Amino acid sequence: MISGKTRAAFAAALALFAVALAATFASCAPKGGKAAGQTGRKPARVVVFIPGVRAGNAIYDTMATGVERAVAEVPGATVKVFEAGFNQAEWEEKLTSLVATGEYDLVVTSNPSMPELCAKVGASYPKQLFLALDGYLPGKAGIHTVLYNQTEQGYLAGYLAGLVTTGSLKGSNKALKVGMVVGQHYPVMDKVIVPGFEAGLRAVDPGIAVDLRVVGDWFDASKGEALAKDEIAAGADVILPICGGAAQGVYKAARDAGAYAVVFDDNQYAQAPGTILGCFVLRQEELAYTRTKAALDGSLAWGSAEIVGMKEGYVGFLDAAPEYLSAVPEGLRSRMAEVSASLRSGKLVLEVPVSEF
Ligand code: RBF
Repeated sequence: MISGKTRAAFAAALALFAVALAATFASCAPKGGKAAGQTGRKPARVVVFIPGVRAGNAIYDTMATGVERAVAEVPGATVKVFEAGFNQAEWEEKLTSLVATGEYDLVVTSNPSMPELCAKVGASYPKQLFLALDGYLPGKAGIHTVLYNQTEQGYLAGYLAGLVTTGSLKGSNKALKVGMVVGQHYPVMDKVIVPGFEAGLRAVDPGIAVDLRVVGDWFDASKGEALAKDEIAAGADVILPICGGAAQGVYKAARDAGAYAVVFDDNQYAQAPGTILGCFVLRQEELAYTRTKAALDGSLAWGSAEIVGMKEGYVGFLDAAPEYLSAVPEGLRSRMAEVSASLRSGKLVLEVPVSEF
């Protein structure tokens, strides 16, 4: 006969075995091309770590909004938003201090430099969970990252810029030149976004050149304006700003000169109607919402990294906006619709070269 004690011990061992088995399956199961990860952790106290400031930076503002929405739907869950500011040299110390309080189960953050920083800080705090959007780092326990397919986003922006610079819109000149004004160089910019943009341009005309200038921060609108003016003086008639708040200066320079802008990340048409011809967006609020919700209900696969693009609905082109319909002629719009459809259907496949960064 098995005694009550033995039975209890046996049941406990069986339960442990079941948990171990479930964990093994969770960590081995390939999920639609995602790297393996470990589910089952259920954080409740969330902090949003903004590496910069929320205002004027759609990519951070929408992240915070998405996390806030998710937390509001889960009884008992809490959220605090922490702005780390623009001094990147201070981010590690600020993240460490935040984690060291032990007050947060989960840190949610965003930008391609953050996964490494989370791994560094996480090494000293192995129980800490991190969700880093707009970044990619597989195989780190406690860290889940999701990268956008910005080859696709860049390609679409480049295709529209290419159609405009080679076309006959009022503000387009004869030079086959477009501009970029970026906050800083970083691997995703140099290996994904710029090559994607160039590939889109060259699909229209291989002779189009890109004049790329660097602000050196993510907020200086007067520097953004000065750089855009220089590019326009050098022959650029369409500019893609990827420089946070400094983009306001780029829009101003383009509007004053009768040139154009194509835009990344968010719906910015209202900032400069007629000047901003196309917005190529990331569904960052939705991604922050769905992944935070998954984290809170215990289904996020920690230790795994994903890439999401047009097919998954996280990279998009706002081609139904009235500003787009009125500023871009039908002939150009139908060519854009063809390219968008090929990306969405998988006829045109543009990958992210993750092995290069
Ligand atoms: N994008 C912003 O809009 N605002 C920022 O303050 C900002 N800071 C960044 C800091 C670093 C270190 C890196 C690598 C990227 C930053 N980005 C910022 C760019 C952002 O992650 C993304 O690549 C672009 O918004 C294009 O989608």
